[in-house]
Amino acid sequence: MSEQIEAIKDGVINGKHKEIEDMTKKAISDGVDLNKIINEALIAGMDVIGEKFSKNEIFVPEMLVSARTVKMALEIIKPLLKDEEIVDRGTILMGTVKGDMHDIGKNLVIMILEGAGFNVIDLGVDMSVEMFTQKVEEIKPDILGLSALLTTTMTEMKNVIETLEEKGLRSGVKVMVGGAPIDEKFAKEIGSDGYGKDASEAVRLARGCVEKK
Ligand code: B1M
Repeated sequence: MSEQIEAIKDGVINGKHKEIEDMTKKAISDGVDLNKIINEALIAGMDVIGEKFSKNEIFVPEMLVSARTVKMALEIIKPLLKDEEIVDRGTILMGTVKGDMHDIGKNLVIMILEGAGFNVIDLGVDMSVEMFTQKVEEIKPDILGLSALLTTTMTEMKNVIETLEEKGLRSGVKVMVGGAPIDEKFAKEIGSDGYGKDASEAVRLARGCVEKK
């Protein structure tokens, strides 16, 4: 089974998008744990890609192919994470902040939140402050989830929270933040209600946010 994890991880690193669906299906039918596939193969593979990119060993086109490969594997896993028996735990509006196109982490967090019974509305990437606040006003979600992967875009989260306050919307919605450059300290400084390091922490956080409302 660990060979299958290694093979999928290698598939991500080398952008084997033609083979990834079959490899993922085979691993699942052989009983490999879904969390292992996500964490030890797909996320671990993207971490290697990130390191290679930092060292100029690969460039944006290779990162894109690997990203596409991960997305294809996640599409296979997605339906298996849904538990039809779970009741609606609340509505979450989720998006990646302005200037940021990274969505694999956000999409993964959405999948796990949906699997845990939340109704998640995905606003997509590169979302402006105005769009976030407009949608909060319109949809009145329990939680607004903000994702950022770039140190240059994480500051947008503060702008969203400040604008929610200015518009009198902040008290009606919990705001949770996440993404690789975010940490607990930053999350507190910008006045969010919490930080999720990964998808399972995001679920714990979301449950806590809804209970406190
Ligand atoms: Co980009 N990129 N990228 N990239 N990219 C990073 C983030 C980088 C760290 C790579 C590096 O240099 N090592 C670096 C950022 C450096 C920095 O800011 N300090 C970087 C850069 C520089 C760039 C460009 C500027 C490159 C360029 O053009 N020269 C450019 C920017 C484009 C833009 O957004 N404006 C760019 C472009 C891209 C691609 C488009 C090619 C592609 C994204 C494809 C896509 O998402 N559709 C890409 C990729 C794939 C990466 C890396 C390699 C992988 C990201 C990823 O998908 N990780 C990344 C390096 C890395 O992170 N190791 C990198 C897997 C994913 C599951 O993890 O997104 O962290 P993550 O999500 C996690 C947690 O963070 C958390 O849960 C998830 C699951 O555990 N989480 C939340 C995320 N959101 C959450 C929200 C929550 C709670 C938890 O609540 C709301």
